Amino acid sequence: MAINRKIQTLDEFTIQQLRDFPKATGELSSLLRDMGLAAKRVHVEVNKAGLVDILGDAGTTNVQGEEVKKLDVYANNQFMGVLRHGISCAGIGSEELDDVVVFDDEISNQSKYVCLFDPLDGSSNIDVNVSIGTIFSVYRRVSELGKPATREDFLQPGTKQVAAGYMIYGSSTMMVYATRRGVNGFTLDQSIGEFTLSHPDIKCPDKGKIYSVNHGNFFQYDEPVRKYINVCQTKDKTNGGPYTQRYIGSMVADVHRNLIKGGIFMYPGTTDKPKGKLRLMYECNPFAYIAEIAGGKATNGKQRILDIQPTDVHQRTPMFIGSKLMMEELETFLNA
Ligand code: P6P
Repeated sequence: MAINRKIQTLDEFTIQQLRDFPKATGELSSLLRDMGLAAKRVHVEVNKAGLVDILGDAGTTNVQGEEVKKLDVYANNQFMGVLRHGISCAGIGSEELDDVVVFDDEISNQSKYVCLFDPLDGSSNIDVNVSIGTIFSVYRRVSELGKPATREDFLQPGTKQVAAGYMIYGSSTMMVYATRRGVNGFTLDQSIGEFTLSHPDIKCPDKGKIYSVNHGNFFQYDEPVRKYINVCQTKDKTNGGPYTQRYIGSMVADVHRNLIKGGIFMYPGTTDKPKGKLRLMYECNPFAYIAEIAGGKATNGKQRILDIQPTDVHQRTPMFIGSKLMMEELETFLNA
């Protein structure tokens, strides 16, 4: 009997990757599957969010008498839970938590990896039904296995990531992740409750026609950034201008669209916020890693995002990310 092997689930894909690397311990594959499981649980709750009148607001108790948590707290607990009870992760850093959490139990202390994540980015968009997402980053520990993870494990430059990915809870729910071997996208097939490989080997087009930036901050941007934005708006046969402006205000949705279609996303520093708004460790580093593996680029305006040596889990950075040729066009202004 022919077995339908055409559509691979996330589990099948990660196990296949393991078969291709017999020396691998399977810990990273297991961690990625754990992230997929938590994402499926978050997907269910996010898709009920529109029923808040029935389910109740955060801090209340719902019709079943259960305490209703804010969705980003719920999401944080789901990702932290699967990682804590898995075999691959020694500790986590989260946008939702003031400090890193070292799991410090016998199994976790033997685990090779630590994970940083933004459990539900853009959650303010939930009540208007705009796509939101989870963003995560995986590092191999630098501290001694068998002992609890240390702060140094979490404060590594983005170049040290072994995997990075995001989930987008939108018209469909997707999980996209990158390792050195490539970027692959999985769409949740609700009929079987599995993420299935829908976007194999994602490459970011070298060029696109989309630019994404918050124009409300335009007069707070540095002059080179303003000049580049003007170029995006100007008819020019050499660069295909004018470009189309698309900005959802949900980083995962904006960057995902530009990764697939080609484009550039910018969250520059402003006079009010010179470091910008976005977080280095669990928003910018993961996307920068994914973008580079897919053929794109990501900088803070002065240096490669992945080269930044972090000093704090929650530090912010200006962010420019997207298609290679568009980023190089931007850099001619930033480096002028
Ligand atoms: P602004 C969502 O709050 C978020 O952190 C990102 O997902 C998004 O790209 C950015 O903020 C939008 O910020 O200042 O343009 O509303």
